[in-house]
Amino acid sequence: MLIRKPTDIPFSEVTPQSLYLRRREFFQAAASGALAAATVLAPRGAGAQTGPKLPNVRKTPYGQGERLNSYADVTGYNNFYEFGTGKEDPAANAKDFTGRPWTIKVDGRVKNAGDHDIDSFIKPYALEERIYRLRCVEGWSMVIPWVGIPLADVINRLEPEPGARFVEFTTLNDARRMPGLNVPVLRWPYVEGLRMDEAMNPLSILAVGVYGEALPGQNGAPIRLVVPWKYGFKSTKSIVRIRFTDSEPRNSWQVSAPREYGFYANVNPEVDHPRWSQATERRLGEFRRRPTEMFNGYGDQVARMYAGMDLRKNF
Ligand SMILES: Nc1nc2c(c(=O)[nH]1)N[C@H]1C(S)=C(S)[C@@H](COP(=O)(O)O)O[C@H]1N2
Ligand SMILES: [Mo]
Repeated sequence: MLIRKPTDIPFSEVTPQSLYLRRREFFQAAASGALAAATVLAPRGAGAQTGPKLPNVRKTPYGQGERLNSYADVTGYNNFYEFGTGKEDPAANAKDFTGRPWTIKVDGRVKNAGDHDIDSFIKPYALEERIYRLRCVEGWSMVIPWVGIPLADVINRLEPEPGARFVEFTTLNDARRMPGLNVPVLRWPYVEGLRMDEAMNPLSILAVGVYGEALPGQNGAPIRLVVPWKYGFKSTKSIVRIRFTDSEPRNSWQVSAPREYGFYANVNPEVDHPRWSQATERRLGEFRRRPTEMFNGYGDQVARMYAGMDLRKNF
């Protein structure tokens, strides 16, 4: 049973189990000659896509040429504590989760406050594919083809008031649909936030799909944040509320373990987590660890937002 102090649980359980299984499968397949090396990152078959394709998704240059993680990895190895703390819990426990009907509450310092139905909320925007790296604070990473809309376009349309300096995102808090909410690993609901300039950065998106299909529950159906230069935990899933505020939001991970998780959470190989190094990462499907890049490799597009800030203090 998981009745431990919240701070004992977070991210100490980087389960080597599925990596081990993956490796064993690989050697078995390699031994039988069934597997070409080039297919390792994108094994097909089990866990292949089945859902309908999202229509009219525009390709973009973001991440072109990167080697994608497989659909099975992206939808089978997840962090979504509302559905359990194990990496395979979200896929199992979100199997019947649907993102319709769904209402997003917009409030705080914003002109177009109110309750927005998900379909009318996303209707004004063209869907784009963005291939982004995701670096989890636990030390693993993936390359994921998201389908989404620029967060800046959404914010412009909502028309924040001049006093809005931050945006806060809140996840659904419904224990009947999310069994993990019965376990006090975090103070629910899950909350994350961005400074306004971070939210307006062209890299920030609200994703509604992955691999060309609507998001499955385990990836944050029907709509989730994706902020690729920050650790994965900033990317709030299954959003029901967007709040504009003049003060820094109290994000769940910082509330749970303030010494370990701050507000900014920028990927930074030079600032270690108090319990482990952040210098390297393991890309799912690879065996050797690779060096972690500053801002997850997106420095050209984001570093200037942090000019003059001490990133050791603002971790
Ligand atoms: N509501 C909610 N959002 C969440 C999480 C969570 O537990 N609950 N986990 C975060 C973490 S730690 C990571 S690494 C990413 C994982 O996203 P993915 O499963 O779609 O790859 O989701 C983030 N968003
Ligand atoms: Mo994470």
